[in-house]
Amino acid sequence: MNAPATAPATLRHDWSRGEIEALLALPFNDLLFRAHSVHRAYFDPNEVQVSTLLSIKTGACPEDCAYCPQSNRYDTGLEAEKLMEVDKVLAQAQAAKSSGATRFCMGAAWRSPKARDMPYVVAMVKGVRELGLESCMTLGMLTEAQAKELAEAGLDYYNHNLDTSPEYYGEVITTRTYSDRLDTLGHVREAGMKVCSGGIVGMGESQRDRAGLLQQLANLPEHPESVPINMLVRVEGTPLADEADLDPFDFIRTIAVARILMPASHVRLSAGRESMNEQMHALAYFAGANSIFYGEKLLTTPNPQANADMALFQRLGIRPEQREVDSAPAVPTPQFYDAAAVAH
Ligand code: SAM
Ligand code: DTB
Ligand code: SF4
Repeated sequence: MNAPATAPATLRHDWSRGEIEALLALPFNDLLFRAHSVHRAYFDPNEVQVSTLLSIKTGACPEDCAYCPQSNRYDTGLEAEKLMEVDKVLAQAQAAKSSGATRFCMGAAWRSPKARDMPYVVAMVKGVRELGLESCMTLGMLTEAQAKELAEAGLDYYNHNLDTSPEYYGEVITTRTYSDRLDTLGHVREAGMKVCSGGIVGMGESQRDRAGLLQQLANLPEHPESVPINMLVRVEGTPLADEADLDPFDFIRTIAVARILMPASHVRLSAGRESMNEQMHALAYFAGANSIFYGEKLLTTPNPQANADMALFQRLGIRPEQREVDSAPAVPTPQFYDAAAVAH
């Protein structure tokens, strides 16, 4: 992907909440037109980046995030698993590469990594990079030293979400603060890694809260390179299991405004895709989403079948984005469309 020469050189970091609320409140067609125009100025609108996600340590997390099936405070029937062996993680990364993913994301249900875990996660990062895949991890809060260690191992991206607005945050999580999260993002940036940070919508927050989340992300000193917008996956046993449906158009509005505020960032259509139909996916791509998690499972909850994504890409004329990493040539794509042919 090359940004066209017409893309404005400066990105804004001074958005007011009122400006963002006004964007969210635009007539739908005006908002989509604006977001799509920005999208075209910065990206090839027919390319979507594809990441694969693996839970390397599942469940038994001490935090109380009200949306999360992996918290040990809620009975969600999830079976906890300890940290996966490095070889098993790398076998999964190889499989992800073979099915066309260009980035491999590893998630652990930790508050933060322990010193004894670090050698294993470092070995995973190195192994994934040797396969020629971009690497991403989400392991909870990081100290400055841990962020440095991961960066030195070659970790490309670190995912750490702000989740919601500063005001609504306390309704969802009490075991770590908003500023803890901002500190971790600072350590990741300082260590030289790319930042992946976004949030969740559909948790009962207001439009003003969604504006507040986007304001926090857009006004960081540098925009996160990757901005996952998750639609709450309601999991039985969590406090948010019975949350009301979010108006799907408000979800699309959130994507569109993320695209306008952070024009050069990849906006990821993240959790919740299983409950979205093809038309909703197409609308999200038009509004500026240009990244997805691909594969049947997110961390613990279902994701659309890979074949269904490939088939939709083909019907919409979307290509998976290719990207070279230092250690290996670009990953070829044909597997994508072969599998799509099977799906049709
Ligand atoms: N434990 C680490 C942490 O919280 O930073 C990393 C893993 S955690 C599962 C990663 C992100 O997944 C959370 O920040 C949240 O945004 C998202 N997430 C978790 N459960 C979700 C759900 N039920 N629906 C939507 N997003 C969810
Ligand atoms: C992100 O923003 N979404 C992904 C990823 N980062 C790690 C996780 C979604 C998890 C959904 C619930 C689950 O599968 O456990
Ligand atoms: Fe733990 Fe992360 Fe789930 Fe919160 S979101 S309970 S920190 S795994």
